[in-house]
Amino acid sequence: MGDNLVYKILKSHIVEGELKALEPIAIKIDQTLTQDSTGTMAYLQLEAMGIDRVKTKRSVAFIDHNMLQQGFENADDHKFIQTVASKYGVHFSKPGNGICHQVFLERFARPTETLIGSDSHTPTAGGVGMLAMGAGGLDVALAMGGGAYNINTPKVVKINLVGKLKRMVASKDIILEVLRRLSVKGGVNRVFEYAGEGVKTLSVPERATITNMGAELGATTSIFPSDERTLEFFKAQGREEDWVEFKPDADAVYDEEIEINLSELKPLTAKPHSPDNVVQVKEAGKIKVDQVFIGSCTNSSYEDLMKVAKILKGNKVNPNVSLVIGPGSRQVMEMIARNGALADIISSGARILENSCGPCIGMGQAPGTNGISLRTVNRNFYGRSGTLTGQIYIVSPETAAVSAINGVLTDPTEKDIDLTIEMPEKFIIDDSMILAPAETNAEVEVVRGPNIKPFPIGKELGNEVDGKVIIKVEDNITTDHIMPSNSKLLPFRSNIPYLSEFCFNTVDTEFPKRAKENNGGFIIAGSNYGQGSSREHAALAPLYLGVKAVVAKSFARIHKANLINNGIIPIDFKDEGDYDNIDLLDELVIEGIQDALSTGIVKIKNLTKNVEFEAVVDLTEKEIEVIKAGGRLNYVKNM
Ligand code: MIC
Ligand code: SF4
Repeated sequence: MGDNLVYKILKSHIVEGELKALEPIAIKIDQTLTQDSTGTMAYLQLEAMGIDRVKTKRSVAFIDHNMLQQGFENADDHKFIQTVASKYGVHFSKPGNGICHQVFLERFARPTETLIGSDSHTPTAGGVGMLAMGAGGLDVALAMGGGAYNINTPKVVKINLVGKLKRMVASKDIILEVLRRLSVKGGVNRVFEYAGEGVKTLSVPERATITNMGAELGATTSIFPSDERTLEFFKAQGREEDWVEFKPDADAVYDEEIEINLSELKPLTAKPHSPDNVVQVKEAGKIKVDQVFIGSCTNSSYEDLMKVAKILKGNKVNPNVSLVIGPGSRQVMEMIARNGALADIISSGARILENSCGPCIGMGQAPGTNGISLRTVNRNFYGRSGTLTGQIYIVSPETAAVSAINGVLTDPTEKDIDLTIEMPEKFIIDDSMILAPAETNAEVEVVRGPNIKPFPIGKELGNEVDGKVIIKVEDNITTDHIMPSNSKLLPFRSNIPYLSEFCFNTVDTEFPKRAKENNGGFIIAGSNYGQGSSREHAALAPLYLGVKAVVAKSFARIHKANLINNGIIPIDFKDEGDYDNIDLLDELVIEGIQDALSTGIVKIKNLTKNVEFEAVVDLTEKEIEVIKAGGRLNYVKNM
């Protein structure tokens, strides 16, 4: 029996464990990436580990999220990251060079290698056959220090693509279709491997849109083979030597299989407030639109913006619509500036943003009250745009551009434009905004602004965990709910005491106060708790507020790892019915937890209700030790 792409990479990188679906393994990491909003914390953690230089083949620090610089905070954090990166041997991509995933794809991604990044959309690089995963900042810091990365051996799902997309139907519609079928929980413990004759009809940027948004399935990652189309991309990037052919064995086996007929796909949209709330654009109807944003790491490639320029050329943006466009990288911006496409975009009346995440993470362009905004982004979680009443619809660039002209949500197949974009023979290659690190760490002094505060570290676990239920939340709570991000909060990613005042703000503004009054306690949650962003702050802020354990129906992968890394115990309900019997401020206690952890079962006493129930702690032996030590940094130090 032959190997699929995922097993090929896992086999060549495994350092611990056995390759058996769902069994824990540790793998060697070739490359890492960080971005600024999670990076400050990752580099503080790297410093705390006391190593000299990073041990990866290559590590890159990007500045792309915190770009508004309304005060000194972001600028200070950028300086900190620039100097700390240089000191430890990390490349530094300057603000303005572009969104981490787009630039990484253009300049660094390599088939058959492994990558982890402190950002949940790191799987973008799977578009060229890399095994690329999102992780918490501490896991990335550990990988930079030469440590292996722990995952559960994923189930590998083959997505067999047949047929060819019709005109004006986009690769965005493929991933929206996968989300429609499988939901935001459908990818947990899975890697989606794309195969079939339809693969060769998709360019690298189109593939990267799919692997990028595979994150919304809760998947470990997604991956495409590396073929002639991939070579075309590498040649155009002047990186032919980084390319290798990478295909699954002819008799490769998969755990599950799905087929998507590209020829039958229609333009789709994910309605507010979840990326799996997918319907056909036609079905959603001609909703009046206030704002359109084309950009984000999902859809801001050269090809995306060339298509948009073709649609906009000779047209004007509807008088009632604000169209904003954020190119994914300086390469993209320079290419479209030099070939005239940018002029077509500007002439249509679009507003041009710098090459960064921008509105995708609420850094500006928040819609107005009840504003309807069509976005080519990957997430439309409640509150993420910066306007709580905002209604965000996720769409393809084609749907976005056509709708911006019409002023209403429009199925782009109503227009029949040939949007074939040839891969340029050569992209403009200028890596002058990627700074190489200093030769030795002694040469560099790390610059630390006053906004950088020490981060909280967990305490050793005693034999009893007790406290009140300080919040009870529903299914699919995102890390955007737990630790919101917007232009007001992002500058404080290196200031957990300040940030914690806004913990759970979009759900319950009283949470920080209640947590402090009760000396912390328990979080009770539904299924898929902590989906979305990899931000470790969604564990660090609760830790700072005294949260000891989260009891949930199920957890999202990255957030569960972040809780463990910070010494907060993730506990699963054994009987989901027990969720209904717990109320806010109930007093809970778990006795004898030291021994119970290794049995996989804990008994939770609800003193208020005078009942006891069993719950599951699904932790590896190493994770148990980490929890007992009060987090991974303590664990590493003890060793
Ligand atoms: C996101 O898209 O949610 C972010 C902002 O890029 C996050 C990282 C963060 O919260 O800083 C992510 O995807 O991990
Ligand atoms: Fe940036 Fe948005 Fe991509 Fe996150 S999803 S990396 S905020 S562009």
